[in-house]
Order: sequence, then C-alpha cells, then structure tokens
Amino acid sequence: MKLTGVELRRISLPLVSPFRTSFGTETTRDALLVRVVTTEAEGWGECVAMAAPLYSSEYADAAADVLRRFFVPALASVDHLTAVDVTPTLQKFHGHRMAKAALETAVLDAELRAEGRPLARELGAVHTQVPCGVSVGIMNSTEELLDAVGNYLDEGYLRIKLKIQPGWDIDPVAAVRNRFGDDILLQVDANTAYTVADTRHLARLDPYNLLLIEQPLPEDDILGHAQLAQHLKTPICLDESITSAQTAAAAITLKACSIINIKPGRVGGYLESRRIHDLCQSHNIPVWCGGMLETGLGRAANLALAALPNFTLPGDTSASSRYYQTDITPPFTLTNGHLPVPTTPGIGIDPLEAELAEVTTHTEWLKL
Ligand code: NPQ
Ligand code: MG
Repeated sequence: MKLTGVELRRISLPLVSPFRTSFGTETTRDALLVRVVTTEAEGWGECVAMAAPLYSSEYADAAADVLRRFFVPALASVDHLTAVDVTPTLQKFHGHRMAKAALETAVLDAELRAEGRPLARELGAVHTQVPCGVSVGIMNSTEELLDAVGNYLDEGYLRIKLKIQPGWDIDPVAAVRNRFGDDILLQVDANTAYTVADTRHLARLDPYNLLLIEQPLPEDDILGHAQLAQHLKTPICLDESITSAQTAAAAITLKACSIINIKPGRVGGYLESRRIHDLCQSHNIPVWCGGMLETGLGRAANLALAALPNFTLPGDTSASSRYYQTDITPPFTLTNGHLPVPTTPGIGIDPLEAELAEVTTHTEWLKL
C-alpha cells in the first residue's frame, strides 16, 4: 500500500447536554478526523484530542499541525506501507500520541478494508457484543444527578461512573448508593483533581463498595498513586497516567494501580492498546475501554477493542445518544445494556455524507 493523499477534517458536534468534569464543562465536541487515501483503499481515523489541552497536553489544532508538518510527510515516503509501519516510522517524533493514533487507525482501516477483514477479528476479539457503562458529569445538585443516573439505568446501562472533584465526591456517591442500592456497578473518576494530601478524605469512599477510583492524582504521580493505594480499599484505576505499554508495566510493577482504562488515542493507537491488554492479562490486571466522546467512527473501533478477552469491566463505550442527537455515522444503540461489535471490514462503519458535511467546519487536503 502507498499513501496517495490525506484529508484533515474538523467537525463541531453539539452535545445533548453539557458534560462537566473536574477540568471543565464541554457543550460541543470539536474533533479532528483523518481520512487516508491509499493505492488500495481509503480509511478513517478519529483524533480524540479536545479543542483545548484540558484532559492532556494534546489539543486538536496541535494534532492537525503535527500531522500536516511531520507525520503525514514521513508516512508518504514509505513505499510498502502497512499499519504496523506507522509507529516505527513516527517513533523519532516525541509525544502527540492522539495524532499518531488517528493516523495509524486510518491506515489500519484502509489496510483491513482492502483485505476484507474486520478490525475486531484483527485485534483478537472474542465477543460479538460488549457491556456498556456511562460516564455521568458533575451536576448542579444531587437531585439532578439522581435523575440523570435513574434515566441511564432505565436505558439499560450496566455500570455508572460518576465524575468527582473536591466538593463533589462523598455525598453524590452516598446519594446514588442510597437511591439505587448496593447492587449497581458504581465507580468514580477524578481526572487528576486530588493530591496525596487528600488520602484520608478519599478513604471515606471505601464504605461504598466502588468498582474503582479512576485517576485521583496528577498523571505524572505514579509514586503518589502507589502510596494512595496502600491506604484505600477502593481499587485504583489509571487513565491519564498510562500512555504506553511501558508506562503500564511500570505502574503495575510499582503497584500504582490494580485496573487500567485503555483509550487508544491516549496510548498511540489500537496496536499499542492490544499490547497493554496482553500485558495486563498476563498480570491479572482487568482492563476496560475508556471514552473520549467519540463520533461513530471512533466508537466503532473502540467496540472492536472492547471485545478482547481481558476487557472484563464495562467500558465508557456508551450509545451514540449519550452524547449526540445526530451522529456522523448510523448511531450505535443499546440492547440490554450492550453494543454490537462491528463485523464488516476495517472499523466497520462509514460516515453519513450529509450528516458529516453538516457539522464540518474545515477541510484540508494534504497533497503528497
Ligand atoms: C475520562 N471521558 O475518562 C474522559 C474524559 C473526558 C467519558 O468520562 C470532550 C472530549 C470532553 C473529551 C470530557 C469520559 C471530554 C473528553 C471528559 C474526555 O477521563
Ligand atoms: Mg478518566
């Protein structure tokens, strides 16, 4: 396969409701899509970077810039290109994993489409559908939160994740347990909002039998997580801290976490995600698939990954309607709390042309 052109497309999708986390409130999803054209087929990759560097240091304009200036030209010079060549070719460029992931996914999609092979089969999926959880934002009141959680449970979600921050943690968890009982699968995500000085406070979550607490401390604070883990009954799950199989191995060995959230964008792609999956499986560390408010393109690929055997906890692989009234692909809808794993070649879904055009804010064709 040889790369013959790349399209960078910016889209702006309104969210069904504002999504508040410890780092801010989002009302629209501004995303970057990568479409590669090769001698064999076309492929799509969604870059999960946010418009601003709030979740991590990456942001959409920077991803577009590094793709345009460095990554696409480097790949364009590879004669027999396949997806496994992308990471080695881009290795010399530091960071920008979300941009690398989008490009690798687009190349992988093109390659698999050309060969008629679905991504799920390529990655080693063992399920045809995956159990789904939902991430519930910080609300203005407990009543509002209980309403939202009740509606998601009615829709069939099998696990609830509450976003927490100092001032919105113990009470909302207690209220949800009190209203919906001890049987629902419940976990929390702090998106780095605490410090080790909050250890005694976070231990107050212990009585609520949470599945896990996700990323309580800053992404670089592996030592802090290891120390915190010694004082909490609630298992620690890392998200932002895990940027590669190498950092995953270190975090596991240092006992900084006992569960890992895998987000392909954060770790540089689906191939690195599979390595982390395999590593965790060999260490008896359960994994689950995170979410970055993906459109149907990213959601489809995440479902393939989430169908691997060590994805033993429900992921943030929610239905399209959790975030979007109208998606740029046919929507993924829940059946008994599960989403189907795509079965057609590549990522297994195509954008709807009219819907995509409607939300596109900018298109750039990179000639090679
Ligand atoms: C997390 N996601 O697990 C992230 C964080 C997150 C589903 O909780 C726009 C784009 C808004 C990406 C808000 C979930 C976002 C975003 C939160 C990612 O930490
Ligand atoms: Mg998280």
